[in-house]
Amino acid sequence: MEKFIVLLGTAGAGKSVLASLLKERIESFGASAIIVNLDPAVKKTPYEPNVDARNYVSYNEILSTGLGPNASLIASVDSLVLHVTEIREEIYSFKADYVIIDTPGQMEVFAYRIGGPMLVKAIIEDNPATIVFLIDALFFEDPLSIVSALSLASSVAFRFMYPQINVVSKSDILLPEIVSEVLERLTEEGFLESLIAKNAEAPETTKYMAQGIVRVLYEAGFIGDLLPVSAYNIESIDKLYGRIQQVLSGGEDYAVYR
Ligand SMILES: Nc1nc2c(ncn2[C@@H]2O[C@H](COP(=O)(O)OP(=O)(O)OP(=O)(O)O)[C@@H](O)[C@H]2O)c(=O)[nH]1
Ligand SMILES: [Mg+2]
Repeated sequence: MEKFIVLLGTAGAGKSVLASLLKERIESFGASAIIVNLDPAVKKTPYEPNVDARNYVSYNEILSTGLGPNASLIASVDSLVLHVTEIREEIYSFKADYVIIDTPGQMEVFAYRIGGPMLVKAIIEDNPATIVFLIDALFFEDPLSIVSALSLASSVAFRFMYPQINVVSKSDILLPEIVSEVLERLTEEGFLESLIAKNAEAPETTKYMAQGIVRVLYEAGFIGDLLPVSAYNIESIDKLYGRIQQVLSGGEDYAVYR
């Protein structure tokens, strides 16, 4: 039975590179994996897709009708839904242990609209699946940006209602003091709220709102130990694979966030 890993995250967060590395590592441990490219607009991927959205819809053709780039991507993903039976058949013909789904960075498609989640869910059906949501290390420049990223991560969770592993991608660009003084302390109750409180520029209402969001996400178990993942640290990819296996082995609590 196929197990699905859906990579989601903002543009440039490192999804495609991670897809490629995850496939390599999964295979090195003796399991089989394929990559599905669900980005109809991508020009070049760092892997050879086994199944490719570009074979089903033409983003350029849709773009040439006069729609803008974002609207064309949305329309392309919506058109993919019409081909879901063929896409599904192609995916399942590989009989792979793992199916890695790489997605476009335009988060609107997956966090706010119905087309993206509808397509992914129609592909996966009742098979075990987890989302890996990539929070770009760039968001760690200040606490309010971390809250923005977590809010986006929670929008994705509302849309999919799958188990979700939130990771910090491109973690090699994090300064060592951010790792020790921020990332590693996020599991402490009240820690992120205390960082927000220290922001001298933000209005009180903004801080109040951000702290409230953090509190709820913390209580819901959504802010766990965010796994740092880097393309330059193979051990971090293996750790992620370990966590994916844990989640997909269908432990007693399927609503895992960390
Ligand atoms: N420093 C660093 N750079 C990375 C890492 N992973 C990816 N990159 C770089 O970040 C850029 C974007 O990587 P992609 O994997 O294409 O990102 P993406 O999320 O697929 O981007 P979109 O498909 O455009 O949404 C590339 O230049 C990568 O080389 C990483 O772990 N660390
Ligand atoms: Mg990509």
